[in-house]
Amino acid sequence: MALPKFPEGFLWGVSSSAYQVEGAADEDGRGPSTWDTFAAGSGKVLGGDTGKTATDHYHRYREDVGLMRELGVDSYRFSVAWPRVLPEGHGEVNKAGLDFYDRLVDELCANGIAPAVTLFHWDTPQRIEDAGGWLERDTAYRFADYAAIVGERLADRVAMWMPLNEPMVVTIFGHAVGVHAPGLELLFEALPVAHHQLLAHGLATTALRAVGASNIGIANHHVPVWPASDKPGDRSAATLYDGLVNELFAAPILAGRYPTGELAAAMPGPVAEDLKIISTPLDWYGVNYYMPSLVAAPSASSAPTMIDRLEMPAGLPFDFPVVEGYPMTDFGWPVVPEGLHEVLRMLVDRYPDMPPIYITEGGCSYDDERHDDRRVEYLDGHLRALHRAVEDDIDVRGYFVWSIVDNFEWAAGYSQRFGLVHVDYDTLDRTPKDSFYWYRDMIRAQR
Ligand code: GBH
Repeated sequence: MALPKFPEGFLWGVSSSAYQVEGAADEDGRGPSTWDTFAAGSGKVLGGDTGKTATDHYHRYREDVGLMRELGVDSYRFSVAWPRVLPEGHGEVNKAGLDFYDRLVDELCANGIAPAVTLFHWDTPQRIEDAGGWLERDTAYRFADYAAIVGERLADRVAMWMPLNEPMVVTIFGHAVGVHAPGLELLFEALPVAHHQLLAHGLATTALRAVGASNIGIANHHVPVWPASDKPGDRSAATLYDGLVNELFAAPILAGRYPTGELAAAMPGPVAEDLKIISTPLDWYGVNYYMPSLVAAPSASSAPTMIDRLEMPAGLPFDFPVVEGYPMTDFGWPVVPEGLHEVLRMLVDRYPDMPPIYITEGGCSYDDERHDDRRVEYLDGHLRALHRAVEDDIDVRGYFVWSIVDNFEWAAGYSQRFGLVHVDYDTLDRTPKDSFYWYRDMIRAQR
């Protein structure tokens, strides 16, 4: 059955990020990022994979834009690599790096595809990390300077801007539990990383506007949090987790406050003044939705807590039982389309000043090379759930599929494939999957 019609002008897109697709890690003056360091040296990326070559989007971007044109998408969301533009993280601009994004943006515009730019998708310049990284307040100011440099060059052609992608993942995965770069295990001592990213978001938003960029939002990770039972221990663990994933970043940005006094007290610097900068009104708000989380009190057993098949350090105040009763992707993630509706409902109920929403990521990992019916089913189900949100008067304006091509899936290396287009990692050949043609036909039918 064909999908119901979305409102006129609804935006159809695809997403990617620099470290996951570009490759060319040592070319044209790019500086190292924390992900180069982490992938090469931590032993924490499956198969020892790195983003050194990735999908070679840096050289094959014309081919990839050609695929997007065939797909008929309105927009391509990609990220600019901070260390490609500023190899030291600040100071001297690497002209060749900035030129690459200029060419990519031109190529997109020439093909009628609106560029949507993320400025930080987790690839912190290693030099910035060496100086303390996101634990240092100064990083927020460096980031704003970088935002202004990119904005100045591209603002005349970029349709949508996102300073940050999923600051929660950088805070928790990168700095609290250490399964992502830079690999720190600070547990709750990681909270300053949240505040400095939020400040970076606010400062960059202002800096972008100052150089003429407009239509600024964020791509934030949201999760329906389901308590594992009605027991008070499970309920309070779920409330704590919900505060961290769904509110820690949304409340400062959308309502100018930290969700709890305890969290506010854990933050460094002049927090009240910073919150004014952080809550600079946005033009839109981006939601990345993949799945719900079932949350329980920490288990009494000695088995380690696992997330995404990764072992968490001991001492976390919650546990994540498997969500049962739904199909699973090949990553082991439950397929719960209704969760998309649930998360949007939650957000608009909690934040009355919510600007228009875009789904900046949604997608699934399946290993099928060509005939990925399960991805088609995933997308069909999620778009139906999204349409129900539209019918409920939630102001959603677009959907970006994660991802255009298979790519480097962080700690899972190349083992998980999220693409509408298959990548052969030996030859780097691209082959559209059935879901690619399904998405193309769906977009045509919507017009
Ligand atoms: C996105 O992150 C990223 O933006 C993108 O780069 C990535 O390739 C894509 O998704 C696919 O993974 O802590 O309860 O959320 C998604 C964030 C964080 C989702 C870890 C799964 C595990 C369970 N991911 N999360 S929970």
